[in-house]
Amino acid sequence: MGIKYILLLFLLTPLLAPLVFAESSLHLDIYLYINVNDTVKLLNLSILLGPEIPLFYPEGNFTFQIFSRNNQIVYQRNFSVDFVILSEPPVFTNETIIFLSVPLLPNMQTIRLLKGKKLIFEENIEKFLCNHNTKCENFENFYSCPDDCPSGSKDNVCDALRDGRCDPDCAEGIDPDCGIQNKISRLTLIILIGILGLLLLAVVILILIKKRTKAAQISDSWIQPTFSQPWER
Ligand SMILES: [Ca+2]
Ligand SMILES: [Ca+2]
Repeated sequence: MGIKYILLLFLLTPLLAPLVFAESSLHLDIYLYINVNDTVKLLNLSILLGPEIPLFYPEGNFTFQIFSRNNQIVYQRNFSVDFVILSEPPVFTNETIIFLSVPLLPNMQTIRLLKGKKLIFEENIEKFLCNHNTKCENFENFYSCPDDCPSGSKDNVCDALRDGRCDPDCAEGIDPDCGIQNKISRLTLIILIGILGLLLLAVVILILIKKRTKAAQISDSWIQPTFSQPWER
């Protein structure tokens, strides 16, 4: 799977989730940067609406695990990692991005990545998903942390709820509240254009009236002068 495809998923999934999934289940998306020297970084983590996204990675020597709070494995997946861009000719690289999508399970706490039997990455994800400090931050969003990221928050997730708040993360036409706002703003624009049009018309009429008045005055000044005839002197 190419890095471009992974990045496209990264960008589009949070925006399109309300369109694609009608059911209310949640899943966890994880993006890991992996270097050939076994350096691993957590790029993104997000709980989103809908079932997990099925992805095909062939079986291999990497193992991804999720542990619960009581240190039990609640999810495990083996896969291979290719440090190569599938172009013509193929380009070998030192790094890649892995996308994993798993069903949301209760008590998920720690993710681990093993290469063979060697643990190369471990992170407690609970603190990233919700730290209950009233700030919407890190990887928190409406689905993982509604207390810190209430509906309509700028959290890279379009919740599309009809709640009177236009979600800034929604594409046009997805959040019904944004639709209402758009209609209001369009109506305001039409009214403004109408007022401007009337003002312009008033200015034109005033100019025409002034011109006519001036013309009439000039015409009068040509008619009024009288000249005495020679026999009247
Ligand atoms: Ca927070
Ligand atoms: Ca949002």
